Amino acid sequence: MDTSLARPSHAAPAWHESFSNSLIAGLGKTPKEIACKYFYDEAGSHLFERICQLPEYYQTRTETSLLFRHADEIARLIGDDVEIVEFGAGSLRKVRILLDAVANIRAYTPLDISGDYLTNVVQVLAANYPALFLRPLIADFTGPLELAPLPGNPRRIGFFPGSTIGNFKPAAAVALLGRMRASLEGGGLLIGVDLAKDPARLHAAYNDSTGVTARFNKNLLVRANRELGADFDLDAFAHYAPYNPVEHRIEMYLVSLKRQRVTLCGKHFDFVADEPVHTEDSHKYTIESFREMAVRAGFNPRAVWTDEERLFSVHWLETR
Ligand code: AVJ
Repeated sequence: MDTSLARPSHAAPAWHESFSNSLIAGLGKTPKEIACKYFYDEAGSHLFERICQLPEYYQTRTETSLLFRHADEIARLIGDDVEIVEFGAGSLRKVRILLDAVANIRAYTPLDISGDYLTNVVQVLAANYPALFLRPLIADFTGPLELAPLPGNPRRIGFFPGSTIGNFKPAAAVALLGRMRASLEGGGLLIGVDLAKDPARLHAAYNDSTGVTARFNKNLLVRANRELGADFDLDAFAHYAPYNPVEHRIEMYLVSLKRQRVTLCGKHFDFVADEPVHTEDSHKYTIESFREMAVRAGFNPRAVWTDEERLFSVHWLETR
């Protein structure tokens, strides 16, 4: 095996906004905020894997079983002789369902923001699929999405599972979908979207009994302490993740439990007691509201699959 194929390269490093700049800007705002893409350093990616296995977090297992159950139909819609581009690839587990079902995959291009994590998971995938052409890219899909064309220009299929689209406010989600559509150049997008449901069920999914989601949230502070020499006191912040039924989203915060001052990169940030730092939104849609959003982004929504309880949905969107 030529392992050089499996070593990720940086895509367009010019757009890369560093954690320190983003954190300093976000903590200077009112209300304070930290961008959710910074959850995913290596430790955060592992914590997210543990979230996916929680009994309360129905998303991953529901989406995986939908992909399995409809793999043949999905493969027919995707066609053969394609490049699969995965946005925010994570553990690379779900794509295996496509790799096993779709004929003649010319290339698999996983994009992920966590370089160390991507390097590790790509090595495992390369060992299991020795004939697959892999071109991993360490990239932030919220930046430019120009991908070098492959020889023979295979049809490009986007894969965006996990309801990551929910992290974006609706207007930003339409803009992101539009940029993905442009980068797919005539192919299609297979996308997973979490559905609105009983708020108690949503609340439980983001407030698990074992506190893994709280650790995932606080990993932002752990990371700032380690990478930027910040002095966040982890016990002086609380994980708070309510469902906002008006905006149809889980809102995640770290709440300062007391009046305190934090220093990072030589700058001071003051917190009053009970002051929130916004760390994530996770929007929930109906099948219809998501399809309308896809239309606004220029897609033609085709097939959609959901489970008996209507917990989660997988959509096939065509670019023409
Ligand atoms: C990876 C963005 C889909 O919003 O459910 C899980 C991240 N945050 N628990 C989600 C997350 C808290 C997750 N996404």
